[in-house]
Amino acid sequence: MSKIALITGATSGIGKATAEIFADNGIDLILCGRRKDRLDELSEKLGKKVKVHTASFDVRDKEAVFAAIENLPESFSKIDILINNAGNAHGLSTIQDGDIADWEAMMDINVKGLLYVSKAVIPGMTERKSGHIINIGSIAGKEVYPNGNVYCASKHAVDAINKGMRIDLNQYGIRVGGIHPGLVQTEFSEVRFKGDTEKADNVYKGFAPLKGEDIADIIHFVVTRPYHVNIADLVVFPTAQASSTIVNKSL
Ligand code: NDP
Ligand code: 8X3
Repeated sequence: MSKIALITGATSGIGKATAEIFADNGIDLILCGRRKDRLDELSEKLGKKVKVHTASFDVRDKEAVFAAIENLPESFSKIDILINNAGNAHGLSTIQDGDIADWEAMMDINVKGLLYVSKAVIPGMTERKSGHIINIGSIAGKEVYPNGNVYCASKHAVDAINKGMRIDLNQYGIRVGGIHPGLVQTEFSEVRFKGDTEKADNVYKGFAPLKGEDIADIIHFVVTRPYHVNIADLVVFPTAQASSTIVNKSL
């Protein structure tokens, strides 16, 4: 029987690429994100390969998260794989110049949103004593870089939540792993710089960044290991990158 994966942030970047590779490999999909038009478009495309259900909600909206997950159609209700991917950076500035609305967005989406979705999905997994959760962190959850302050804090929280989930869900045989990418060219920097595409493009100039597909490929690898193998924690850089701040612009 094919597996069912719920992917948050499936409308773009890493989440969308993950949906595509899962569909190519026969994994049924619950696609989530706020942009319903994109969910519909992706569902139309991937629905030709696997069963697809879409759920459009803002992960900050607790009630909407629980309503969407608790009211899944019967055929999608047993979630095997949860990809906690939705998230973004909002702004890049010193702590003294930081915008409180940006701070709130990052903590509410990257941390609290991930917790709401997990809280809604985990009971089914513990009841069935089976499941696999992948939390998308970041190198920003392993290191702190200049002006990254609150985004880094949100991803350090994801790193801690990932470890905590693994410990607490171990007794149920549920696999939990974190994947922590470096620079991936998606809509991430456009969101960070509030639609300034020139500034966003500059982040990836002069070297070969990762693509959403590179991380998706790794996520697919992780979820297709034999049951006794749990890839618990993985940092993935483009070859040009050695740390948050060291990028070799000749590669
Ligand atoms: P994108 O901006 O391309 O995608 C972000 C996704 O998150 C979109 O599908 C978006 O959907 C969803 N999302 C954002 N806010 C919300 C919200 N409030 N409610 C529901 N969904 C939301 O960026 P990436 O693909 O790069 O980012 C995916 C994850 O990878 C994030 O957690 C990011 O922090 C992490 N990451 C990214 C790196 C990079 O360099 N790109 C590196 C390391 C980690 P919609 O707007 O439709 O709601
Ligand atoms: C995204 C990578 O270096 O911009 O999490 O924080 S970085």
